[in-house]
Amino acid sequence: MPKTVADARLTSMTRFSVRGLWGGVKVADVMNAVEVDPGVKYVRFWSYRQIYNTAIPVEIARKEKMLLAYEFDGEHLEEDYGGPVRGLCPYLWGYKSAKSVIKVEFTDTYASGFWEVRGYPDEAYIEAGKVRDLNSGRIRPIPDGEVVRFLDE
Ligand SMILES: Nc1nc2c(c(=O)[nH]1)N[C@H]1C(S)=C(S)[C@@H](COP(=O)(O)O)O[C@H]1N2
Ligand SMILES: [Mo]
Repeated sequence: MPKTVADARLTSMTRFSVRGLWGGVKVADVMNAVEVDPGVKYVRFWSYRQIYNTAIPVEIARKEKMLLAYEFDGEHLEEDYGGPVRGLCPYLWGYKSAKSVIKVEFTDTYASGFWEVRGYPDEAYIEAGKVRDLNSGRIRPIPDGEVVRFLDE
C-alpha cells in the first residue's frame, strides 16, 4: 500500500494535544483496495486483544488524514504509542484513534466502543477549550473541530 505522511494532531478529551508527521496508510486507500460495499456507514477499529474498539462514520474514515499509522516523526511507533499500527483520526477526540489495531470492520450499524460505553460521546466532536500542547509544553486555547491552529497563534 502507498505511504501517506500527514501533518496532524492527536487531541485527547483529557486535554492534551500532540502534533507530528504521522506516516501510514490512508484508510480510504484500504477501503478502495478491498472494495468496501458502498452501503457501509461505519468503520470500527479493534485493538490487540479486542477489548478496546471504537467506530467512526465512513465519511470521516475516508478523509485525507485518517490513517492506519505506523510512524511518528519518522520513527516506528512503539507499543506504548499504539505500535506497530494504530488508527489516527485527527478530526475527532483521541479515543477514536485506536492503538495497536489488529482488525478493521466495515458495518452498517453503529455501536458504542470502549470509552463510549463508559460515557464518552459517540460523536467525539472536538469542543473549544484549553489543552496542554505537548510540543510547546504550554496550555493553549483550541477552537471547535480538528485542531489545526491554536487560537493564540
Ligand atoms: N488500544 C487502545 N487504544 C487507545 C486507547 C487505549 O486505552 N487503548 N486510548 C485512546 C485515547 S483516550 C487517546 S487520547 C489516545 C492516546 O494516544 P497516545 O497514548 O498515543 O497519546 O489513544 C486512544 N486509543
Ligand atoms: Mo484520551
